[in-house]
Amino acid sequence: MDFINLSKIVSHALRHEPRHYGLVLDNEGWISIQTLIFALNNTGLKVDQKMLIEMVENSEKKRHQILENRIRAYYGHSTQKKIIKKNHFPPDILYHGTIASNIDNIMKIGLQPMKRQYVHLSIDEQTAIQVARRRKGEIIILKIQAKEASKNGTLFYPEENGVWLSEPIARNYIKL
Ligand code: HQG
Repeated sequence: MDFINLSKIVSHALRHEPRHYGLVLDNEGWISIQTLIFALNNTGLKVDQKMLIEMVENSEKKRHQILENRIRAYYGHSTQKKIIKKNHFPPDILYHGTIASNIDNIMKIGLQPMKRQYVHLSIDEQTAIQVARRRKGEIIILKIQAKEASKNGTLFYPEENGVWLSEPIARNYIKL
């Protein structure tokens, strides 16, 4: 199995359906590496610790973190139980890359987490463009007045890989 496929399976387990693999994540989304490997092996995948570490270290996009004997997904969770994040004051502006067909609704009801637990924001426009490029359609980069939103009570959560997560962003803090 190549690293791309392994990364997708690990993301599926750590972001979306840990139970499908018999896994229970802790409150911050961590699981022991040995437990994850055991669970993946049980599904017929031949994965060992060396492969897992290489996959995480070689991934261009930092999706997973390994710390000592544990692993977690940095972001992207959709599990029912919300992963606990530490909030922090954001920079003045954060960015969100999306496509034109979403704009009317975003400007009506604000940015929503949709299927995930948190809204995902980028520190710069270039990163937001990469996020939007996953989708088909005209790319639109939204400027989020993060500091203003934060002053008025919206919580923002920086991740160690540079992604910012947040609670829903009301439309008055979103600039086209
Ligand atoms: C849109 C990937 C209509 C939102 C990426 C986005 C990122 C609305 C989509 C990470 C809306 C949700 C997250 C509203 C938000 N009306 N559309 N009110 N509010 N949306 O995938 O930010 O490769 O859940 O604009 O690169 O695109 O998987 O979020 O288009 O880092 O590691 O609803 O996931 O990383 O889509 O992407 P997503 P996202 P990975």
